[in-house]
Amino acid sequence: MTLSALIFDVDGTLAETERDGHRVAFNAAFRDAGLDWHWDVATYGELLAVTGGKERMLHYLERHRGGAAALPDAAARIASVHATKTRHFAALVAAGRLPLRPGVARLIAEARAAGLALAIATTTTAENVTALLRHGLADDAPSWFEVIAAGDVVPRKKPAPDVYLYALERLGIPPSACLAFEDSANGLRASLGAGIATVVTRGDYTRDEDFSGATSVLECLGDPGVPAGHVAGAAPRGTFVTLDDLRAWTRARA
Ligand code: XBP
Ligand code: MG
Repeated sequence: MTLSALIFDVDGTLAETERDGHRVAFNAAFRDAGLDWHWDVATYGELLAVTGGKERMLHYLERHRGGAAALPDAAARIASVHATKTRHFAALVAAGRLPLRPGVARLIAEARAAGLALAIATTTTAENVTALLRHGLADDAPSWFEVIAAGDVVPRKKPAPDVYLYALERLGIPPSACLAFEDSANGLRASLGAGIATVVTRGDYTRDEDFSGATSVLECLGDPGVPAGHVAGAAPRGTFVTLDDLRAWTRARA
């Protein structure tokens, strides 16, 4: 099958956004809201098992802060804190604190030059995606993506396949002609659940997770002078992943 589309996860895949981005933004939003909540690096790593920032806050409230009774009007308060958090996250992106991971910009450029379709399938908000793409690639970069499937666009977040099924439906391309890029076991389960072969670039928080079923597991996509770091599955022919590698891995799957 000919590779026709690349579908990118965002957090941990496009950029290492969790520890020094979302976590810092959450803590700033908690302070702004007068909440005595604080997520240190280890706690946040545990909370990442729950995808979705609003869902993560509700989980934390229920498991660690005495439940909804401890926060009157919890759903509305969580939505408000999350909106503040998203503003703090956008500020961190604008300050250049969350650069794209190696190989992301290069492979996106190669795919565009070759006429492949590009899509995003993420649990985070569309605002965060736009901020990362504009700061990391170009001001018009969001328009490079035929589909940006983000956040609450689907009722069930990863590891449910919904966000990838949503992206596939709008791309109008069969899963066998697509390749997904993920960083976490939750994300991999989502993309595989939608029938999409997946390349995993593991990250700070996800390096020890189970990536069974991935086409390739790497430390990153790599760039000239920045080795990809092969972990499991298919390996790039050179020291970093190229579009030709992705095409070969897609053919091999057919
Ligand atoms: C990872 C997530 C997101 C982020 C926080 O998304 O689970 O919820 O942790 O972003 P991805 P929000 O699918 O890109 O790996 O607070 O906007 O949800
Ligand atoms: Mg991710």
